[in-house]
Amino acid sequence: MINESRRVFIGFGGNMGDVEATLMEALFAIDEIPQTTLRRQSAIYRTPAWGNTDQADFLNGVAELQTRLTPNILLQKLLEIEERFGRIRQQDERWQPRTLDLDILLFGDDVINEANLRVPHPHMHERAFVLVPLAELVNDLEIPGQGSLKDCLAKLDISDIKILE
Ligand code: A4P
Ligand code: MG
Repeated sequence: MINESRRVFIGFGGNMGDVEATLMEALFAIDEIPQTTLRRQSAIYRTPAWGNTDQADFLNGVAELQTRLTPNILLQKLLEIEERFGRIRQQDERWQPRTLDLDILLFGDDVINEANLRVPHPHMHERAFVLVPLAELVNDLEIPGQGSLKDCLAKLDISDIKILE
């Protein structure tokens, strides 16, 4: 059986090494994933670290994909790309500096609550570094469980999310 094609949004970012080059190469790699096409990408933004704030600024953006893969297979492919670009995970620490982080933000209208995959991404609605680039790609959309993108964005301070010149 052939799966139907789904619209997916990926958040990408990093704050170690030559981040801009890494992000560009990662987008090429995403476009090479089988049964998956990179449709559009936002500008890249410089953003202060969220969560663990005692680290370098991030560069962040959002990409729109079309895929026939299942959410779990797509996640696997994204984790492989993170690894290829030198992401080293520490077992016990969250929100550490990283060369590349790829998160599935939205997978069509799906709501997924599995141990290794939660969609919509559980923090996306409260992160200006996700919603500002996402709003560049879509006029508005519903974030399942959180309301409209526009309403979520209106609650956030976006003053320190700066487009990269
Ligand atoms: N996982 C579950 N749901 C998802 C999903 N929707 N997309 C699982 C991708 N992965 C998902 O991720 C741990 C596991 O999450 C994965 O193996 C996957 O099975 P990780 O990337 O190793 O852990 P992490 O990223 O350190 O933790 P966490 O909680 O996922 O952090 P986030 O949400 O990725 O946030 N500040 C700025 N300005 N810009 C950033 O990009 N990023 C983070 C990390 C924190 N602060 C930031 C930024
Ligand atoms: Mg992550």
